[in-house]
Amino acid sequence: MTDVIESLEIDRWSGPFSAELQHKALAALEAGRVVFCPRLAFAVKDEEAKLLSSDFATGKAKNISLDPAKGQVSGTAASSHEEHLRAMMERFARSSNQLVTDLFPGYLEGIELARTSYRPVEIVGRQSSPRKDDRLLHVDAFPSRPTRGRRILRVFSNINPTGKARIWHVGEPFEDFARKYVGAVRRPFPLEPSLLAALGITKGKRSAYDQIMLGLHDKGKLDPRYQKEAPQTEFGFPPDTTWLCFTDQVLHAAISGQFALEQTFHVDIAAMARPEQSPLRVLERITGQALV
Ligand SMILES: O=C(O)CCC(=O)C(=O)O
Ligand SMILES: [Fe+2]
Repeated sequence: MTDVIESLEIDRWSGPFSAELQHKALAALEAGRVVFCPRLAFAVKDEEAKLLSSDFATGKAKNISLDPAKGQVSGTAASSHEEHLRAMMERFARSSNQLVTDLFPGYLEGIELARTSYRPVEIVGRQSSPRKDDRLLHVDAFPSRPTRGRRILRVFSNINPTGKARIWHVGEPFEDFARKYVGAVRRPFPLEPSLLAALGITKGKRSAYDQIMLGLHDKGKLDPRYQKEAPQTEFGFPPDTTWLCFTDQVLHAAISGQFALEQTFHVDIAAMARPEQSPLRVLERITGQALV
């Protein structure tokens, strides 16, 4: 089963891309498929090669992140490498931004560049609580960062230097997943969203949509039977390839792999070609309620 993946013959980070290619990419992305670019490599420079070693990855942070607004790198102890790390991550942010802008020109008015991350730790054997364990099938929803319906778009490149693929499982369509758990998700207490925001626990107020997405995220991860029996397809992304998807919609689990770069974007639903495919609109149809 490869219909969860749309392979595209893209081999550079900037356009122009043909209208046909743009259309194919957009339709696949918004339908909840993974857009896979087997010929699009992110080039690591010679002086950055030392960032791709397990020595470098011994810190406790699973991700090193770069906040584009502050230009600040966090999550690494290796300050001697910070300059190269920052250069590599900034270049990945620029490249991803160029790719997304040229591939999806319709998003231009409604897209925002969020965090960049570098993931040097081998996924197998990484310790974390079930809720934070991305080896379990999930859609992205973050407790401290409500999106109020905006989309989470992520671009990944495998930069592993030893030939190792990054293995994912990709699950069922979002709506099938959502229908299984939406009825069981706890609704917030009346003042809960305001209180969490006032205390700085959430960045802005959680909407009913955010509450449901968090609930779906947790219920799916904490249900061993779902993890075992839910339909899923294994896919390996080889080194020197790039892929992107709406991670708030695509059920995904990262099973194994080491050394990847990731760039997050937020996209307004109004900028989508088919907003009715967004998790917000799907959940509103299922519940019969406005959720933002
Ligand atoms: O690191 C990966 O390959 C994917 C992890 C994940 O679940 C995510 O980035 O949303
Ligand atoms: Fe995820």
